[in-house]
Amino acid sequence: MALEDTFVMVKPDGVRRGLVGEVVARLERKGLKLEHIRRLVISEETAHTHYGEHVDKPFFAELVEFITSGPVVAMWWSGESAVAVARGLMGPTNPIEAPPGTIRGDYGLVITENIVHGSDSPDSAVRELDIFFHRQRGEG
Ligand code: 3AN
Repeated sequence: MALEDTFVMVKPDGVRRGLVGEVVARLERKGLKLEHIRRLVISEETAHTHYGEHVDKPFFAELVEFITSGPVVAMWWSGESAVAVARGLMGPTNPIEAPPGTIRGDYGLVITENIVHGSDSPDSAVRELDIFFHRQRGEG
């Protein structure tokens, strides 16, 4: 048993399409617990911090432009194996490869606009939660 925290974000396409409730409902029904939630427009600076690992990739500029293009909904979820469980519910990064029944499989078609982001490891979760919820960390 490993109780974990993870960071999940509904990206601008998901917010524009009214899929916030759908994402929240799927994670809740699975049994994960929503600890914090906030809607914000990501600054270029935060986008560079969040996606730092992709800075050398050919799609980096497109990724930053997209993630800053409108409001996102940032969430802190907790639960048993929360990192892997949340990513399982989302499906593979490329929506074309994501099977039906996953969020990306059911709602996505384009790799940049793949509706949701989820931390890929407990270490990433700590880093990403610090970026988006620094004031709340340690306050329960
Ligand atoms: P995930 O979000 O599944 O962890 P990462 O961290 O590999 O995927 O990629 C971060 C984001 O970068 C993805 N959510 C996707 O929007 C975008 N991305 C990843 N690979 C590509 C690619 N080959 N072309 C365009 N965008 C990509």
